[in-house]
Amino acid sequence: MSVNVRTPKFDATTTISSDYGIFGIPLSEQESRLVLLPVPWEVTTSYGQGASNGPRIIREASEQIDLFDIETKTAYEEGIFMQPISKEIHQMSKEFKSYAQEVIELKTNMSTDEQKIATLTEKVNSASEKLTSWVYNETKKILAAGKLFGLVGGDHSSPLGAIRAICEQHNVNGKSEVGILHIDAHSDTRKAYQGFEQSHASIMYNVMHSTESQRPCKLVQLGIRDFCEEEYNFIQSRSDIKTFFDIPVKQRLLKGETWESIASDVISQLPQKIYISFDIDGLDPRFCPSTGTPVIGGLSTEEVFYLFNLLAQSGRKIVGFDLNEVSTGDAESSDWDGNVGARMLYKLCGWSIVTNR
Ligand SMILES: [Mn+2]
Repeated sequence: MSVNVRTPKFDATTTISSDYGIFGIPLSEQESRLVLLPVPWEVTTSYGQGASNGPRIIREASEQIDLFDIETKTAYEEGIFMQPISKEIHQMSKEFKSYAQEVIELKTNMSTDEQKIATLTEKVNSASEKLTSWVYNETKKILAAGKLFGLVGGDHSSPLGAIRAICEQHNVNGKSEVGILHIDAHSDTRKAYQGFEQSHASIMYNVMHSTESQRPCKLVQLGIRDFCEEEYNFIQSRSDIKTFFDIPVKQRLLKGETWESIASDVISQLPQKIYISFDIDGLDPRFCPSTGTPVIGGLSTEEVFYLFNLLAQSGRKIVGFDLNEVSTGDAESSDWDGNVGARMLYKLCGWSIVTNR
C-alpha cells in the first residue's frame, strides 16, 4: 500500500475566501509551486486589438474550471498563483500603442515624413526594450524564489525577456539546454515588422538571435500556416529550427496517419527541458475568435492536450511556458476567448507541476 506523503493545504471542502486567486485557489504566492506573471501588453499588434486584456479575461474565466483534472489529477494542490496585473504596464502599453498606430498609418498613407516615422518608431522600440527587461527581471525574481514559471500575455512580444531568463537558468558552459515548443499560426520569425524590432511577429527571430546563454538550443514550431518567403528561407537556413507546417501535418492526418505518430515526431525533435510558447492562434480560430490575427486551419484543443500528455510521458520537463494573444478584440470582454484561454492555461500549469515532481 502506498502512502500519500503530500499533505494538501486545501481540498474541495475548503471554504474559499473572498480573495481567492486564479482558478479559485486560495494560496499565497509563497505557498504556491507555480507563479504566473501577467503581461498586459500589445504595443505592436497590427491587425486586431485587445490582447492586453488577455490576463484579465483568463483570470475571470478561470473561476469556472473544476480543479480536479483527469490527466493532471490534483496537481493544483501544490498551488498556482497569478501576480496582480500591473496597471503601469497596461498604461504604458496604451500610450506606446498609439505611437505604433501612428507609424502604421503614416506608412499606409505613403507619408514622406521620414523624420516623424523614425522618431515614433524609435520611441516604440525603446518602450519594447524596457518591457523586455522588466519581464526578464520579474522572471528572474520568480525563478530565484524557487518557483515554476508561466507568463500570461499580452501579445506575442511579451515573453521575450522570460524566454531569455529561463534559457539562462538552464545552461551548461554558456549553452542553454532548453528547447522551445512553439505553437502558433505564424512563424514569428520576421526580422522586425513594420519597423518595430520587438514586434509580436518577430518574437522567434529575436529569441533565435539572443546571446548564446539566453538562446534555446532548439526551436520546434507547430501549427504554422502563415509566413512570408523571408521567414521560410530563414527557417530552412537554421539547423536549430524545425518547423511542422500545418498543411503537411494535415496531409499526413488526412492520409490516415495517427496524431500519436505526428505528436511523437514533434516531441522527438525536442531536448529534455522544454519551454512552451503558446500563441492561442495556433488553435483553430473557432477556439479564439477575437485573437488579433486569426488564420484558418490549426490545431484542436484535443490535439494539443494529447501532445502535452505525450510530452509528459516521454519524461521531458516543462521548465517554463507562456500563453499569449488571448484577446477581447474591439470589445471590453470576450467570455469564450477567456474560457478557452483559461482551460489551456490550466493544462499548461498542471503539466508543468507534474513534469517537475
Ligand atoms: Mn505568435
